[in-house]
Amino acid sequence: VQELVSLVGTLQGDVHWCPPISPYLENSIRLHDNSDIKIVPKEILVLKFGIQNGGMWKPSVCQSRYKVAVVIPYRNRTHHLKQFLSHLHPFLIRQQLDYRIIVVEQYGNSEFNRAKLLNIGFVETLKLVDVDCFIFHDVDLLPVNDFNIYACTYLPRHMYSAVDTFRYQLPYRNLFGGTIAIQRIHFRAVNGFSNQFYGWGGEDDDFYSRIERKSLRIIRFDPKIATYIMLPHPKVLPSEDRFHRMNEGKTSQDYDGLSDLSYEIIDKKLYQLYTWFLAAC
Ligand code: NGS
Repeated sequence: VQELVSLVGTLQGDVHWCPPISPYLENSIRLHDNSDIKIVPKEILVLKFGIQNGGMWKPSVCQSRYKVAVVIPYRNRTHHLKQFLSHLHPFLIRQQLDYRIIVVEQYGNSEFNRAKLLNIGFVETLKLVDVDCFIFHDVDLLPVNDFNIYACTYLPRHMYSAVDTFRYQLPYRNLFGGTIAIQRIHFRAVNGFSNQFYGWGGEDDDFYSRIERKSLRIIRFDPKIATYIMLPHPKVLPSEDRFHRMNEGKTSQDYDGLSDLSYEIIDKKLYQLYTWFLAAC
């Protein structure tokens, strides 16, 4: 019996969980506008924080309560990516998360398909790591408040409530773009994103309607916490057929998404600060 008791002890472990609120969160806001974003050389980030190859980190002093994958759809934004990684790694580390950053780059010159890249990121990430919480994140958005915890709430969460370029007001209530956190089960339940949105706009609105159709709701944190700054970029022309796609999407959600996802991984690497997939889609 004593052996059993000690076995149970080992199995349950004397897991030393990290506190629910990390003691390393800082109250002071360091980012006021995009001129505050300095690029930190990757060697320094790796050395200072002990980031593992592939852009992985977890606290060594305690067991993190939150395990997340941060997935970034990407093409041709080298400077933004460097700024993003310089800011996000220390930010996630201060939150004591167990995390991995995954960049999914679109191969070739066809129109950018943000939503499909995120579907690919979801599927490829799960081949590497067992994770229940996904954060789908544009590379040009940076969270400014340490208390905006990068973990999944029960309901899907739109991560920003206030962005500097929107004058800290949301343009519309059902906006579900830019940066969201969603549980793996919910992402599967809505069949992921549509694969049909090439070019700018509408894929996030379509995704919102998928959430609604499954009777889920979205939540946001208080704007004082869920504040972001957006890195400057040239204006992109919206795709002309996005409204048509959104209309079609109303009836195709069950068979357009994770269920019919087809792509080819042209290359992949574990870079020091992120896991990289180059995908033809
Ligand atoms: C809407 C777009 C969304 C986009 C949102 C915010 O109009 O895809 O603006 O864009 N919907 C359509 O075009 C149908 S933002 O101001 O962040 O560039 O996410």
